[in-house]
Amino acid sequence: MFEILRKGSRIVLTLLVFTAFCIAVNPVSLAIASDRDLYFIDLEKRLVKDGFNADKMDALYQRPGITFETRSVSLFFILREGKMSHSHYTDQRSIQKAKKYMEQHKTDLDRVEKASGVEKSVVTAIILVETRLGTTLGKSSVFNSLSSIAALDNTAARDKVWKGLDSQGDLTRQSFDKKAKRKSAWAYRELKAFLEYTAKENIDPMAVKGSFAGAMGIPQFMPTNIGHYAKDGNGDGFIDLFNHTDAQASVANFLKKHGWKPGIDRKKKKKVVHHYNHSDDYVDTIMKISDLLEA
Ligand SMILES: [Ca+2]
Repeated sequence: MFEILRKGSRIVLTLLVFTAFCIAVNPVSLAIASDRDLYFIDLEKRLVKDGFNADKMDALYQRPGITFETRSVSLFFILREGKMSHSHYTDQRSIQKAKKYMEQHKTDLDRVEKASGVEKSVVTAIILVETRLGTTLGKSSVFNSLSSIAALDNTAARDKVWKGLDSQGDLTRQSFDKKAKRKSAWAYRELKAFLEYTAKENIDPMAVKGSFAGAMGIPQFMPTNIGHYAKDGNGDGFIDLFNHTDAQASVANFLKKHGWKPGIDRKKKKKVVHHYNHSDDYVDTIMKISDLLEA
C-alpha cells in the first residue's frame, strides 16, 4: 500500500518537475498570442519605417487595452453613410436644445461668426448633428479603430473580419479584399496624423474615444483634418476638440477654408457643407436646422 503511494507520488513529482522544466525552457508556447502579435506587428514596423520612434511604438502597442476592433472594421462594410437619414435632428426637442446651446455659448459663437464669416446657426447645426451638441462623442478607441482598419493590408486581419461579418450581403471576397486594402491605406494616413496630433498636444493616444471610423471630438474631425482646420478657439495654446470653444472655432474654420464667405447664396453654402460630409441628406439637414435656429 505504502509502496504504491510512494510510487504514485514519485510519478506526480516527476510530472511536476517536467512541466516546470517545459515552462522554464519555452514560456512562449504556453502564452496566448496577443492581438498585437497577430495583427499589428507589420503595422508597427511600417510606422517605425515612416519615422515614428521604435521604442515608443513598441511600448504603445503592448499596452493593455490594445485590441483588434472587429466591430469597428465590420461597420465599414455594412453601413452605407450616404443612405443614412439625419432628419430626426430637426425635431422640436433637438431644435430647442440647440437654441439653448446657442444662448449658453453666445459670446464664443458671436466671436467665431465675426472672425470666420460663418453663421453661428450653421456651426451649431453641425455640432448638433455630429455629436448631439457634444453629448455623444463615440465610445470606440480612436487608436484601436484606426490601427485595426490600417491593419487590413494584412491577410490574417482580413480573414478575421470576413469570417466575422454578420452578413456578407452582395459582397464577394474579391470586392471585400479590394475595399479593405483601400480603407487600410486611408486609415494608415489617419493613424499617422492621429499619432502626430496626440504627440504634439501631449495627449495619451489610448485615452481618446471617438466614432468607429476614428472621427473625434465635439466636431468629429478626422485626424488628417486637425492639422489643416482645427483651431485653438479659447487661446490656451492647445487644440482640444473636446472643448466647445475650440470645437466651434474649428468647425467655422473648416467651412471658411472650404470657401464659405459672408453673403454667399444657399447653393454655395450647400456646396461648402458637402465637404464636411458627402451626403446630400446631411447637407439638407444642416441647412434646415440653421433655418429653424434663425427663425
Ligand atoms: Ca484651446
